[in-house]
Amino acid sequence: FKVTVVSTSPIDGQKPGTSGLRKKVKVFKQPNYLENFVQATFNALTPEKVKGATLVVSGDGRYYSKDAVQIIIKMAAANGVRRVWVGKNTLMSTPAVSAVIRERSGADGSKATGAFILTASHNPGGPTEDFGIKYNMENGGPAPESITDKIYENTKTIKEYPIAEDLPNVDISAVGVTSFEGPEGKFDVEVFDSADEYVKLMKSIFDFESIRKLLSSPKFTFCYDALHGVAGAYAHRIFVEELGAQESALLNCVPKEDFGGGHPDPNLTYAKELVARMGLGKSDTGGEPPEFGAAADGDADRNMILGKRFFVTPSDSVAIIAANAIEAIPYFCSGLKGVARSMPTSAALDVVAKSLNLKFFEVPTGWKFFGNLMDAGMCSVCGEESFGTGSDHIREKDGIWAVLAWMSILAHKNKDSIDGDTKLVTVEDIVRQHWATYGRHYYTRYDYENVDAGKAKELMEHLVKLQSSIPEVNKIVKGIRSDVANVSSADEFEYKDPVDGSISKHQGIRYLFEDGSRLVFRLSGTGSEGATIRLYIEQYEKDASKIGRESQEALSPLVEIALKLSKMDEFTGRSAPTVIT
Ligand code: VG1
Ligand code: CO
Repeated sequence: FKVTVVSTSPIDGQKPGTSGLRKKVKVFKQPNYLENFVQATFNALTPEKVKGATLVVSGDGRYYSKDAVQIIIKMAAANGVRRVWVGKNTLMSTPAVSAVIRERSGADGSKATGAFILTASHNPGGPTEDFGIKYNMENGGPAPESITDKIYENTKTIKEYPIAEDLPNVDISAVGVTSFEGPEGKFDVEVFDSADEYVKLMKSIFDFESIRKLLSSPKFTFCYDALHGVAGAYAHRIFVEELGAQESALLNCVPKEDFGGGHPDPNLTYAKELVARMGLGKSDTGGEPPEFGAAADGDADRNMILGKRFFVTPSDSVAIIAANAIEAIPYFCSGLKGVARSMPTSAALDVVAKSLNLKFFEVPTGWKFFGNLMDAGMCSVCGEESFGTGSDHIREKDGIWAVLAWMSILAHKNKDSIDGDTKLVTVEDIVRQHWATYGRHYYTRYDYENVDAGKAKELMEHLVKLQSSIPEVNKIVKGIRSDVANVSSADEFEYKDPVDGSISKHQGIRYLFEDGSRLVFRLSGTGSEGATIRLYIEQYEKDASKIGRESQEALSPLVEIALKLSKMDEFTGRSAPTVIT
């Protein structure tokens, strides 16, 4: 192939957000839009790192992925990349990409040094919906801010990019290697099935035999909803073939370019079918719900954990996994190096860390902040309130891992009861037992999606301004309700990475109450249009007689305060959030 240099000019708005660049497909389809971003990334990595490299390019299979893969292959070839590894039909979950970077060796011993992940995660897909791209580094984790900042700077000055225009499109539906000869030598594209790599890794972490035993028990029933995302490409292999689950346990496990028209976000609002099956929806499907249910998002890094008629908050989920990991999961049998959560995630994990005497870290929102801690051997298990849970087996959150972690805990707790006549220890039992031991963190998140960006900014500015006088804040708070604790402090969260010393400012507005309650306000960094305001509300209850309340009811005083303090209705014109989780 030949290399052509195409001249281009900067395009506005290519700043990577919490997890890469996400825009409507029609934006990505503009001339040079994808090309500029890809070249800005290559330039940020520097030519020395790019030349001769092995790159992974794949994603959740959403609409436009097939076109994007071919464009990136041609640009990689022209930039002197030696090899590109592509998942069959462009499919590779975000955790699988991370695993492939860390674990896979090519036939000649080559190792990948990074990846373009093509996903907009939990955002809908299709011609009128979202596409996205992000770069992951050699450790398998998302590029740190130092790199994403450089990428953005490069998008503002880009003038040209090289591309191998005459390189034929590679057939990505068939496994195999295609070799080309370019001006700088050989260039290979290898199409493979990443499920092999991923299954191998999962088997090295969990005791599949004990999970298999759990799944074979008539007492234990299970349902998994991939919401037509890429998790479906792994679910059959793992749950049915390896662990012996029934085919009928899998819902929406055929990956689709438009996720079947749905919103591939595993929460109580969007995972409707699963929610109904688990006996949690308004429309009862009839019949006895399964004992355990789970769902994934588009790129399979998120998870929702459900019991029969029971919802496990993601903040509780990571705390429960941490509390049980050493006993229930072979990978952790020699102990946990530490645990971490993102700032808006509830403090349930903090209580476990304290009681088990574990190192603990609170980082800004987004998985990229956990990577340094893990690389430095300071953190084994971490999680976010946004249905993200994972460990240092890779450098992304991992939806299927979380399901296997819960299955391991269930298998462990039911070791003796699975064959006998004793009752199954259920998901709900495990959570209630956890609350009884550690106390309960009532938690909810209100999302106001696609509000006017200017108004959202004003709301945030209003909240920051209020923080300058705590007595004034307390006057307002007490004027709204007298039955809540005093606000003890208020600030904008700032993080200093304990490993590299880098500082991230303005990571969310916090109001902290004397009784440990918290209100947090953030603007989302993953939307593709307008602004999304996230409001996180949390209250800790140690009193065992008060841990069984309905969470919206328990939190209603704090909700009222949050909405009035922020003047939510006034700024957004919304009387209710789009999504409550
Ligand atoms: C959201 C979540 C955050 C998560 C991020 C990426 O970000 O709040 O916790 O890490 O999505 O998840 P934001 O900026 O919109 O609040 V995913 O599944 O998109 O990779
Ligand atoms: Co995701």
